[in-house]
Amino acid sequence: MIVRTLKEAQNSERRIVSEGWESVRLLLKSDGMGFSFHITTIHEGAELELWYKNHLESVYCIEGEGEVETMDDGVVHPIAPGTIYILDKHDRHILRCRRQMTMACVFNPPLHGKEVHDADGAYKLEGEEIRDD
Ligand code: 9YT
Repeated sequence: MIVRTLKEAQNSERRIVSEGWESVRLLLKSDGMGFSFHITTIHEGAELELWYKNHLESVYCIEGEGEVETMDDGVVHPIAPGTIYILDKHDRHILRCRRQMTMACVFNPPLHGKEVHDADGAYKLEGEEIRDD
């Protein structure tokens, strides 16, 4: 069994800070579980255009307020505590934060740990072929 705390992970290399968000990656590929698990903070006013071409992601809102728009159809879904959105189709989307949000995020395949978004809003796969559709 592996046991970690958010507090200890926040003070380690597991905390990744980027523009408009930061993420504490509590569980990574190296743990061998087949998915990664992160506690992500989205800062108030952030607008993130994302497209996880290489990953599936589920995002559960613990606190805060915002919305997610699927770019293919322009549908906007409000995000509040208790809401999960599940990017089962590698959906291109825009995440907007009205009040600082805390999210629990799961990625499959798991992240290695240092990923930040590329120009498309994707994370690359290390050592694997990159989808480009
Ligand atoms: C919700 C989302 O995708 N935010 C970007 C950060 C990501 N959750 C991560 O790397 O932990």
